[in-house]
Amino acid sequence: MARPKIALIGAGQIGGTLAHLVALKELGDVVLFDIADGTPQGKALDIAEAGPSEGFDATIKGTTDYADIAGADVCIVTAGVPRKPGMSRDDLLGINLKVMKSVGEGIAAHAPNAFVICITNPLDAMVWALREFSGLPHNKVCGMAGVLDSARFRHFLSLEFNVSMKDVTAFVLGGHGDTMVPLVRYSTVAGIPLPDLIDMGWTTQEKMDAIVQRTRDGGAEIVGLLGNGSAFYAPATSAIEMAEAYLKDQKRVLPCAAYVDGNYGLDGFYVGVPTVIGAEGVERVVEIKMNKDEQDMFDKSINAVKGLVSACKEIDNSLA
Ligand code: A3D
Repeated sequence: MARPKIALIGAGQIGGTLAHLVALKELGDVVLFDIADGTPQGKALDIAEAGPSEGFDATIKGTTDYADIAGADVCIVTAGVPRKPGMSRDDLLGINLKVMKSVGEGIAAHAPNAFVICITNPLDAMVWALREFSGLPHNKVCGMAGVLDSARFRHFLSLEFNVSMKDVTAFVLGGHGDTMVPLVRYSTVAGIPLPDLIDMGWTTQEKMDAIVQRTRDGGAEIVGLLGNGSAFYAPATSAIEMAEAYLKDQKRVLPCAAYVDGNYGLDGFYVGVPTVIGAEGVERVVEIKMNKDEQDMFDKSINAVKGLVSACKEIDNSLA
């Protein structure tokens, strides 16, 4: 059986890391696409030259021609610009919307059967626009954010409790922005919910509140430290987890930006919700029960996402 073909649209910091991870994990052959001629070709050759030492079997091709993504099984989209210190994700909207138009048209023309994972910010609005521009089925287009935000939450919790990250599960819902909703009640250490761990004296409410805030600010913390560009190792790893779930039909339960079509009483846009990812793409949206506080935070986050989608429609009349 032929190897799966994985197209990476955008060969910047995340795109290059994605290509390296796909090769190391032998998930398939890679086509690395970018408009900056030389960058995708250079990175592809560099990664291919790691093959003899790593011992992976994969072809890595760099290109500026959309025709090379033909027939891709998975497309991961990072094309666009990242944040600079002091910028919010939303400041990227106008410029990245134009990029989504060209990427959506490229995917529609050459890889209409692909499972598409968008990473470009502002995530919830860009994945919605990418779906609109590409015309692909909603279940085949989703956004990566929840896996990363949850991973950040899990990392901070494992540090607080001094336990393995493997035993920490965590949940983050809503839009990928300052209003994201880390759900303390649904986050656990080996099945023990965080509120119980507070009762058991493992931590305090104040410390939990601080960790929730650090999770919300997780992207900005790295933007501030780097001074030039945004996080890329963990974002790439998170998207690979989603791609692998699709390619291997794992039916993983992963939070991602999915199209809501009546779920949570919402419809017509993308927002971070728990999903099941398998061979059909986003196979299910999992609807959890929220208490009043959680629902209030979720509603606030939904309003922020709706505002961004409206802004997209104002900028590009074809989306209205
Ligand atoms: P960067 O290293 O700048 O790479 C972006 C690449 O996109 C560059 O190589 C550009 O040449 C290329 N590009 C620009 N326009 C086009 C186009 N029209 N077609 C094809 N390629 C194009 O950025 P990065 O890799 O660090 O980040 C990529 C995106 O991911 C940014 O929008 C970030 O804000 C976003 N991001 C999202 C998360 C989430 O959790 C959702 C996390 C981190 C970064």
